[in-house]
Amino acid sequence: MKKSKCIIAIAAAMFISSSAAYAEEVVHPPAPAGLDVHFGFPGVQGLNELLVKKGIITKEELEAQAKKHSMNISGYIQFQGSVIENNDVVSDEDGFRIRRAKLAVFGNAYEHVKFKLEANFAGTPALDDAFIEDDHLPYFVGRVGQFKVPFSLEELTSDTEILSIERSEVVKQIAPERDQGISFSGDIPGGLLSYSIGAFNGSKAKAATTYSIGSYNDAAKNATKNDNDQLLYAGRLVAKPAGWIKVGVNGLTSTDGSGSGEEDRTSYGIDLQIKNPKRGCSLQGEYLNQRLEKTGADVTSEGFYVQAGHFVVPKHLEVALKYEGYDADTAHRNRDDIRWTTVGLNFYIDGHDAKLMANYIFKNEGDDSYDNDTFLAQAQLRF
Ligand SMILES: [Ca+2]
Ligand SMILES: [Ca+2]
Ligand SMILES: [Ca+2]
Repeated sequence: MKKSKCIIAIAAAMFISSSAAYAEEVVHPPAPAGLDVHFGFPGVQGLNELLVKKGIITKEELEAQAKKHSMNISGYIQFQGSVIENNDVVSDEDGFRIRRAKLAVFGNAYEHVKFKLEANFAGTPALDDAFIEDDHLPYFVGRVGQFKVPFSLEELTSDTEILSIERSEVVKQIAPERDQGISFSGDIPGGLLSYSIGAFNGSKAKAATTYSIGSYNDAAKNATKNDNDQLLYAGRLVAKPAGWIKVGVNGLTSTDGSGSGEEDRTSYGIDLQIKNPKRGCSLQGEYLNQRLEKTGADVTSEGFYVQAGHFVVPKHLEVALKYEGYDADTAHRNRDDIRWTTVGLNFYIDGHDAKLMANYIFKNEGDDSYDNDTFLAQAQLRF
């Protein structure tokens, strides 16, 4: 082989890398553990395959390179349309919106050092994930940066792969979503158990909109500093007694705010997931509870969801059903006590990479009810 050809091939391999490891199966390169991106740049994969096919480089050479250096680009666009029964709430307007428009760069900087940088351009562009991960020890993977706090199954499931168009209300209110900090995670040998523990800045809830208690979801994301001298500690444990069943428990504790506004927050949750890919059935449920101790009053919030999916046309058409509840303050029965039922249809053109979803959500309130049933439709493309 000519020297110049060889240099070009190696340079190309270094740039593209990890897709090569999977050139044989026509799937996309794997993201680092726990990432919600699933594939790289197809054009690059095509080039890799061509280089190997032409005998310029071997598959082994590409694989070795991929482990040391790789950079993949991926992203997705979610476009929504909504119709709400009645506009009794000011923010609920019918129409279109870009729900998410994300671009992510991820890969290996060194053999055991991974990275991910992700931004969401929908609305006000903002940083989502930005982290560095070291997986020298597969049972003790360290991660620093901004990423999702290990709490809540539905929260940790990529929004490109959840059964309903939107996550459950209880998850949107109680789960911290992204925060800045440090975590350790891994599989306990045997694969029966996996864990994740972490310490993060933590922050008080964002101001309440619909509910009497504000939302903790993303409350600490992109903060330039901690809100006080206290950290949020979280942990999650998942047991997989069989391939088709997963049971998870998670908890967190944080002291948010300072002075007279200081609040002690304690949350926990349990979840169950059962999947039968052969029959195209899935069943999932989760319960979350949050206790807030503050001057004047203590508040308990809780909620749950149960959902089932069934493919009526294998691989392409799935019927989805979800029943959920959320109570922002268990001491009072009011509009905050919700019971929602979602009926959905998911049409998968190419798995989660290209799909259309439609949800009708029947929204009931415990007291002071109002007309707010919602029809949502979403088109999604991952690339
Ligand atoms: Ca804090
Ligand atoms: Ca209540
Ligand atoms: Ca209603």
